[in-house]
Amino acid sequence: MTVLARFLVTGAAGFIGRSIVAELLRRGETVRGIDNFLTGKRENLVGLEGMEFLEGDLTDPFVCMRACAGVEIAFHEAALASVPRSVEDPVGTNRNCVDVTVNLLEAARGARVRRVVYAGSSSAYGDTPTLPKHEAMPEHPLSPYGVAKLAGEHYVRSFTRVYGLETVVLRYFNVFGPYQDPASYYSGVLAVFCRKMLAGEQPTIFGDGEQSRDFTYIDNVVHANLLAAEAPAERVSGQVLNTATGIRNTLNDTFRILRELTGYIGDPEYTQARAGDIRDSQADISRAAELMGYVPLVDFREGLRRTVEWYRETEIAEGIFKLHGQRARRVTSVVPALA
Ligand code: UD2
Repeated sequence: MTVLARFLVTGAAGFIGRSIVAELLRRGETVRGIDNFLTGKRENLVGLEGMEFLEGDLTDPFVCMRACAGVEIAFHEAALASVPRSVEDPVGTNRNCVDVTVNLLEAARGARVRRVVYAGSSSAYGDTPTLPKHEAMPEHPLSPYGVAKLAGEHYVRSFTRVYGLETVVLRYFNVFGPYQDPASYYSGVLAVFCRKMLAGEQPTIFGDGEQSRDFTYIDNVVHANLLAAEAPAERVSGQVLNTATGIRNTLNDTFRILRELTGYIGDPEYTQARAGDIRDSQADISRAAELMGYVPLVDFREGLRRTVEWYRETEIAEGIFKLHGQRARRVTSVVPALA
């Protein structure tokens, strides 16, 4: 007998998607995941065998329909992340962030999915100088990636207002933790720094290192997603909620903490700032606290400690760390359609 999945997670082979799936399975839920392996990794699915997994590309509306069939709640994590990648390839970013979101929403509507929780990004705020960033502030995205993630938000909220689909937008602030790919130029800075510093390689800081981020450990993001799925519609549906810690750290300070944790000796190399980069980012998390009782579970230092330990152990255990690197170089955009 086939058990219908109650939950759908898009981008299930990505760092955030696989972490949400793992928690759902731990809670005994039925889960379907989908990924096209454009940036997701097969090895990230290890341990998620209890999930029904579909390999497919959400740019195809039929794939979206297949993914949504019978689902009650969808977590839409699939995207082509990275500010510099979007600066190089705005069309690809648009296709894999905006087109897939519209397709997924339309399929969710058709399949009578009750709620969609959308992975938004702090890049929507852009270079507005005000700190902390509050959801009531006008957005001012700078990079094509920020524009694409914000466009997705607007579509999501439109589907609530026009079609009555329950939706929640979680605006993630610089998420980090185990399973984040450390091997690509487009990887999040903390994954890159952990990998390099544990290997004794010199990390590079783009700019003067005084840029700051509200680095958010993955467990907090998983927690926020489950709250967003469970909270009453009258409190959260149609809302945008920052998902962060509310505290920011500069890259220079972060490097110093990582030096202690990894045992790396030496200084970073400083080079030119990246185009499309934002200077400072810090969230006001009071709205998520008020509407769904969100409080961060793991602070920055503890998150960094756990992350460094994970990369250290993963490197030792069966060379998975190395495998990540090999896979990253073999990324392909040719995705087989679903049978
Ligand atoms: C943006 C979003 C974040 C998420 C992410 C997805 C903001 C504030 N944040 O992250 O929420 O959506 O995009 O990709 O818009 N850097 C170095 N050396 C390196 C790598 C990066 O110095 O080897 C710098 C980089 O120039 C930037 C900072 O580290 O100033 C953070 O970069 P990132 O790529 O980790 O994340 P960011 O802030 O673009």
